[in-house]
Amino acid sequence: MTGLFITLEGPEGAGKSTNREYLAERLRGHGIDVVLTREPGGTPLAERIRELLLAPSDEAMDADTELLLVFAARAQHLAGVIRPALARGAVVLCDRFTDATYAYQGGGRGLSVERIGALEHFVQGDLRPDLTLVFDLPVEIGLSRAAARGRLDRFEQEGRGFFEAVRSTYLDRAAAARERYRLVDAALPLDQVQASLDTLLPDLLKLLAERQHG
Ligand code: T5A
Repeated sequence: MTGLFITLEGPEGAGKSTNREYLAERLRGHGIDVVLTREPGGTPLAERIRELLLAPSDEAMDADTELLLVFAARAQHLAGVIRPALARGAVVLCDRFTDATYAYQGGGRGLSVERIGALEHFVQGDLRPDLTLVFDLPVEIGLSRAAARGRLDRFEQEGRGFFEAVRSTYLDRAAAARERYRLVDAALPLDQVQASLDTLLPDLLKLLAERQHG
């Protein structure tokens, strides 16, 4: 794999999609092949699984069903988009990945780290993101940004305790492996968030050059 795998994580409304576009534009300005994608989703089949996961329904979804659907979509996404892009040397900017599974199905739903870890190993083998940006902000700010968009999806209908657990799982994971994670203060005005992303660019360009030229 000669590319770079960068994931953007954080609770609802943290600015992942907005800043994924911003980072892509900055990297493309340096002539870099950038693939923008998201989870759950990223391929037509995985997007159909996303619809199942996000649509509110009268039938409560069992937490194990949710976990398996997330990893089914991920297997398809890895095979169809992520692995081919990394193999040709692209930078993959992915809006959410397996850290979201630890945060939502682990922290939020209470599934064990062991169970999630077993599926992570089964679906991904050794593949892990090179860098994970965690956009952190107080739960109420994120939910109000998400609510401003209109109808709430199945996850956004959860209560505050669920999102506090999601947030603290992200923070714990970032604190436990500082070499892979960068915390971004997503409560700041957008121009300040993007200025903090600019400071990461030189290291990213260096890492990519090392990958590609040995
Ligand atoms: N899920 C996902 C799991 O449970 N397990 C998994 O393994 C995976 C992969 C996906 C759902 O699936 C769950 C988690 C999620 O609930 P999603 O749509 O991908 O859902 O995720 P959301 O977080 O809901 O996406 P959002 O679009 O709400 O959040 P973003 O992308 O973080 O935020 P963005 O960029 O769209 O911004 C939201 C609004 O805030 C403004 C933007 O302009 C926009 O209006 N904004 C700011 N405003 C002020 N200051 C700033 N700094 C701002 N940054 C952005």
